[in-house]
Amino acid sequence: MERTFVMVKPDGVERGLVGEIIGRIEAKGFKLVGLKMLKLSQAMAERHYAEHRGKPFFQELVDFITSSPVVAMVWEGNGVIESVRKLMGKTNPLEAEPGTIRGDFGIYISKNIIHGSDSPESAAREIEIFFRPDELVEYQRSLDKWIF
Ligand code: 3AN
Repeated sequence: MERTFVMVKPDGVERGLVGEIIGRIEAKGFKLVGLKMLKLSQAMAERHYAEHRGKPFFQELVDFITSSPVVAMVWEGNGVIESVRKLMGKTNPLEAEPGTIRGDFGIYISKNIIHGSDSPESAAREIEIFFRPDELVEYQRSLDKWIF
């Protein structure tokens, strides 16, 4: 079953949007299989954002993501990667549609509340940075017959 890595960033945590974000992904029907709160180390942040190393906003991004705790999650379900990207909205919250998380709650591109993997390869890479295999839970939900 497809999995994706989702992170509520420090702005989302401090603004009290964790419940709202989890609620939206839960209500859509996806299954939460991993969850933790942590403060990222510099090394973890640089590893997570490796693809942006060298870009002008890289240092700002690393400073921001390590500034306060994040909530890291793994969500499971058919099509979860693309669907969570749609729920998040565009990277720049000013361009994100109303009804999306960034469209409803954000203004500034560097403080855009949530991260979600953009491909199966990134999902696998990011899940490995944040979770040990034994921290991901396998369980059955009786409600899945109404969702899938
Ligand atoms: P997304 O988070 O939508 O996948 P990415 O992976 O392109 O977007 O960018 C990762 C993060 O880097 C964004 N969430 C945003 O915080 C930051 N970022 C991306 N582009 C810019 C930019 N042009 N200026 C400032 N920050 C940026």
